[in-house]
Amino acid sequence: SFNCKRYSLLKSPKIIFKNTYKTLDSWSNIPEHIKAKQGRKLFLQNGHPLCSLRELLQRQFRDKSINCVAKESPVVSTITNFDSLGIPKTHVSRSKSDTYYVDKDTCLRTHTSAHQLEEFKNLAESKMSKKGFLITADVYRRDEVDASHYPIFHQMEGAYLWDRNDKAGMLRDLEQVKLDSDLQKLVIDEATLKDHNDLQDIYSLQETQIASIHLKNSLVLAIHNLVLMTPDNGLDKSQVRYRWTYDSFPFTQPSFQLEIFWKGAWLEILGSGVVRENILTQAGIQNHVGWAFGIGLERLAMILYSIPDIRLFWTTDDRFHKQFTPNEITTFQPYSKYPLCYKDISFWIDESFAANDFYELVRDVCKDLVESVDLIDQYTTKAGRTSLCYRINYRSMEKSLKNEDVDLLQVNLRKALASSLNIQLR
Ligand code: FA5
Ligand code: MG
Repeated sequence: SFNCKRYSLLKSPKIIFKNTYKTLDSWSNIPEHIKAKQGRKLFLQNGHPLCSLRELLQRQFRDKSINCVAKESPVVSTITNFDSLGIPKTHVSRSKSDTYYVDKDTCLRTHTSAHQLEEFKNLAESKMSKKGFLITADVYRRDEVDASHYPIFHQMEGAYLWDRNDKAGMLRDLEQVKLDSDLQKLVIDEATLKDHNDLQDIYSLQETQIASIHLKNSLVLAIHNLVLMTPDNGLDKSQVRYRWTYDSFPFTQPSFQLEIFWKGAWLEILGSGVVRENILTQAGIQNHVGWAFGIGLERLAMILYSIPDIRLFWTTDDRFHKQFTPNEITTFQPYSKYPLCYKDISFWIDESFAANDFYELVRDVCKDLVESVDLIDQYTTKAGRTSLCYRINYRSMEKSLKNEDVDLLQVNLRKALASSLNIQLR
């Protein structure tokens, strides 16, 4: 029972993204700073590090008989983004403070998993002529403000399946992705399924083990091959370590997360797991078992190219772009580090306050001039009123900010805050 308006929206997604300048209903929440970036398609721009990384990762999976696809329009139905993956109606990721909505039933995809079902269906229609896929796309999330989070980022989604009758094929594939002992030493696996009871009933423990180890080894091998391509003056290769921990997604079980040790800390790179069998049967694939993952391309590119701040991917400054050669990994040479200037802002909140709404406003008013936003103080009075104090760290990637520029941004931010969020400035 589609009504006409919805149907035409879904038929011409590019057009609606442009038309989101008007509010369609009370769910519409796509801000100017997101609209301003539509059509940039960084992952398809030859020579851009994200485009090169897409190509280099695809080459790593080349001998695996998979389809490589790029998805352009980010506008999808909430059915595609959430329901098709079994994401519960009440899941936080569906809230207006986490997701950009065109209208109640239409959003900007929050992950490439939105296209899993569609690509599994394509495999089924091709009578399983391929064993899996890699999907690359831009994805959108309301999120915090710091060097490794950006409201538009890129993911690559991979999946790989076996016919459950082909045990020999599974074992052969597993043999192909064995890690040598030097690489094995760099991997900490805290999710080996020993004593783990979050498994799917339908699959045997052996099938689950083979799929899980094949998943983990394929990813570590692919990523480590790229690490080995980095120049010696860039990344300290002896410092690179991998850690697998358990994760949880409604569309995989068991689920795993991969982190890489970088600049003295563990940085989350991807989420993954054994595909839930009901996703496969929904797509018309019977009696198969396999894995899927979704990797954050910016996070990996930051490590490989030594790019210190996620905002740099969006810069139009030639000093950034001229440093890169298509499909090569080189070390980014910072052209300059401009001075940091911070300003604090304090306000009273009520229960309706969502931190992401505040971050969104900062991005809208200050664009890419804010490097990070930190909550530096929080207290609640005896009467139960809560006050927050945030530090806004201003730093341009392109030039030295003048004091008066920062003052003006802060004034504008205060004004916008007072008029659009339900808070009281202090
Ligand atoms: C997902 O998005 C799942 N769809 C991944 C998946 C696919 C699981 C298939 C199972 C099967 P998650 O929310 O953890 O998972 O995001 C995946 C990766 O995207 C993160 O590990 C991180 O590298 C990257 N990422 C997430 N949020 C941001 C952000 N705001 N900025 C930059 N990168 C981000
Ligand atoms: Mg995660």
